Amino acid sequence: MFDSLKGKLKGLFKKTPEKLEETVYEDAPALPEKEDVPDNARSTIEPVQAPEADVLVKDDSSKPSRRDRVKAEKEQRKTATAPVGDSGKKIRDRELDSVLEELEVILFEADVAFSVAEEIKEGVRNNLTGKKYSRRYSLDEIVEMAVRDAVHDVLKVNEFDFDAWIHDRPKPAVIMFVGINGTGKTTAIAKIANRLQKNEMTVVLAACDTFRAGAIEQLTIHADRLNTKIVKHAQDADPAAVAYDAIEHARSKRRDVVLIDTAGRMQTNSNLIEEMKKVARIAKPDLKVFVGDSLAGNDAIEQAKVFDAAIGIDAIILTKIDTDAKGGAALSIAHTIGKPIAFVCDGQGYDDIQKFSADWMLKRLFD
Ligand SMILES: Nc1nc2c(ncn2[C@@H]2O[C@H](COP(=O)(O)OP(=O)(O)OP(=O)(O)O)[C@@H](O)[C@H]2O)c(=O)[nH]1
Ligand SMILES: [Mg+2]
Repeated sequence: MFDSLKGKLKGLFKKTPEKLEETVYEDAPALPEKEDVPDNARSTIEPVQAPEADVLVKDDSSKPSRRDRVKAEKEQRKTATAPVGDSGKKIRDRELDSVLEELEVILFEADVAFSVAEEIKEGVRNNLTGKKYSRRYSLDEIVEMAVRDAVHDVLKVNEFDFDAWIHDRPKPAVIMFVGINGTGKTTAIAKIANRLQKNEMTVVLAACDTFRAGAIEQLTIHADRLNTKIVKHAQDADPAAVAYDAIEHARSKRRDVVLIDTAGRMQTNSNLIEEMKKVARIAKPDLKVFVGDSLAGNDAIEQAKVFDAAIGIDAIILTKIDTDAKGGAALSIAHTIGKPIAFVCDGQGYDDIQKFSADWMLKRLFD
């Protein structure tokens, strides 16, 4: 997963010592008197520690805002900078350009969207210029930390905790899945049904792909394997009517979640886009999920934009990342569309679905 991007970034970090050979090594300035310490230096002298993770989860009353958490994590990572009074390294701005240009090429080759590549590049520049780094760190480590932090900042803006969301929703929660043909919608629905059932929730599958031959049978096989209720009509029936019946069934039987499978449709097929809008109008889903194939790279982003314009998507699932060497869609789709990636799918088994987060992605790219 993401092997090509990961390998190229490693290569870049390895090369940085020769690229940054004009790096300045400064001796320690005299340590200022305590009362002379400027305000903006305090965080390096008394680094702010990130709150304990379990405190964040358990204690709602003192739960810091997302902005505070991001800030605290950022402060914690900044302890790599040299404390006042320590000697350290400063990277010259003009030298950085060759590193940043190479980083940009690597990101473009990985199908990272232009705007996101630019933001990462500028983030790295800001992270590196004007700062003095402790001699403890080698140049490649310093550049890696700066890239890691810039990627983190891009991803952290759009995070979505599906489990917290579904927990708080009035039941039945209705989730509709849309996307072009063959991206993995039906498989993702089966994975989510399995995941919800493991979390003690009851699920109804709505077989609203009445268009493709075999689609109803495909969902029925998943329903049988997972022992999940399925509501279906005949082939070519009105998908909006199937969704309506599934939701009515869930209401009357007090089921927790309705998962609506829809037919794959090209974003350019206006008839099918109109049909999808009708399903959304009738079902009034609580969550509309765009399912995109991560291998499609920038195309997946363009598709998501059209589906978003048609029905307003709330979240994204990226599939087939087990076969994606580049990682560009995972890095840029949420930031470009302004909607979070809820899950990524990494295989064909029912358990091959992972909750997406900035930290999950950073682990795969840098660890
Ligand atoms: N390797 C891999 N294959 C996947 C993944 N998700 C789905 N697939 C495969 O992709 C193919 C298409 O999956 P479906 O779930 O039928 O896709 P769909 O979007 O429902 O397709 P349509 O209903 O025809 O639009 C199947 O062979 C799946 O097994 C994944 O995360 N990794
Ligand atoms: Mg399908």
